[in-house]
Amino acid sequence: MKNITLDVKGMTCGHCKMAVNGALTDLNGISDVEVNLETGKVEVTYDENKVDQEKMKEAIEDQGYDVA
Ligand code: 9UX
Repeated sequence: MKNITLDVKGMTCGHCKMAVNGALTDLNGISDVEVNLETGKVEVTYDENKVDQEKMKEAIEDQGYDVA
């Protein structure tokens, strides 16, 4: 398992938080997601053999948010 923190732009409400959380949780290989609305930091615990940062970025961007 690995842990990374993504910097997500544009999340301003609880629905945003849920959208990002859900999109990441739906990916295969993601075991934990913590979204901090105030800072935009999204901490992800994942299996590096199943998923990578690029897939996470795509899933978040599909929801309409930018990843720094
Ligand atoms: Mo509500 Mo969050 O429109 O973008 S889902 S602010």
